[in-house]
Amino acid sequence: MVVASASAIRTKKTRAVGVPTIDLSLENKELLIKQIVSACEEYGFFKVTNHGVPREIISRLEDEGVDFFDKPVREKQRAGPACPLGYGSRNIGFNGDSGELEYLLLHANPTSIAERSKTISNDPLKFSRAANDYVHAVRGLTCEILDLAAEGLGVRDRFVFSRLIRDVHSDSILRLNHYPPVEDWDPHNSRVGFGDHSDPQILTLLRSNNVGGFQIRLNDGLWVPVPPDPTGFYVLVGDALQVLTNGRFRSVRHRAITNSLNSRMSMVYFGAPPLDAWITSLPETVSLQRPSLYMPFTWGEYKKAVYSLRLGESRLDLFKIR
Ligand code: GA4
Repeated sequence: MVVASASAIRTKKTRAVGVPTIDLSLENKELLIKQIVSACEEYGFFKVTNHGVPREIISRLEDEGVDFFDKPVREKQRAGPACPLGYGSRNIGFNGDSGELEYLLLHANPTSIAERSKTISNDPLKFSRAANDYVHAVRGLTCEILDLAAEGLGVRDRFVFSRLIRDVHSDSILRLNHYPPVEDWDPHNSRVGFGDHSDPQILTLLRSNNVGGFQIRLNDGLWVPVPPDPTGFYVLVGDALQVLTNGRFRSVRHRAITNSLNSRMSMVYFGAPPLDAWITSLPETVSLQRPSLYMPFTWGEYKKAVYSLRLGESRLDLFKIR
């Protein structure tokens, strides 16, 4: 199914429901694990509070992002085009998707960040320190959540997910998105900032400033506006984790819509496996009653499929065992 990137979204079909919120400082580990597993199963999405990522690390990267997006277009273009990494504006991917945003996409390893920083900032060392410190901290948080999830699933190897992300060859990405305010904004017909899609990777950690626009889609198709919270992180299950758990966890479809008054900036970490890692349902999630739903594939193969399709496409369908 191709979901064309419409230039406007009807905002009628939305529903205000509470966002599942998990306090990571909870001492009752069993309860914490239960909450994580049920949020991953039910929504593929939750917010974490008391996550332990220092505020200073978050604001240093946020300041760098604000400085970068404040620059004249010509200067920003030195960090582009996004092919697929680098600075991009409006165009998303290679197949005609677009949105009302500009962004920076970086490979989340220290060498790539250092290399890219030269085109991003006049003080590349300061930028790469801010980005590397952020990646280091959010990767730690991502792995902590994945280890708890693995424990909750009763998987024998508790580090089976986090090992893929901690691998030196991990294909993880850091993304800074800037959604400028839209002048002729219509509350009943908002513009697409970033269209409906699921993230292909294992787990996504999203943090934004205090401006709304982020929405998730429930299983019944209704869109839920997620109130912004700059102190928390939003956790999104990606397609790869859906496959690894044989569909027990579901990757969440989400989108960003624009608003009239304020700039929204989000900083998104996508925890991914190395390109040659096999993505296949863990034995503990497969049984006679529930055989494997997907054919095994490498992350590299999946990425190729991802980039050959439109943003909104359900690319996991290509790997379903019928
Ligand atoms: C969605 C999740 C990440 O932002 C991303 C995106 C990527 C891109 O912007 O280059 C993709 C999109 C994302 C999925 C489908 C393809 C690839 C744009 C697009 C149309 C960096 C990713 O890994 O996949």
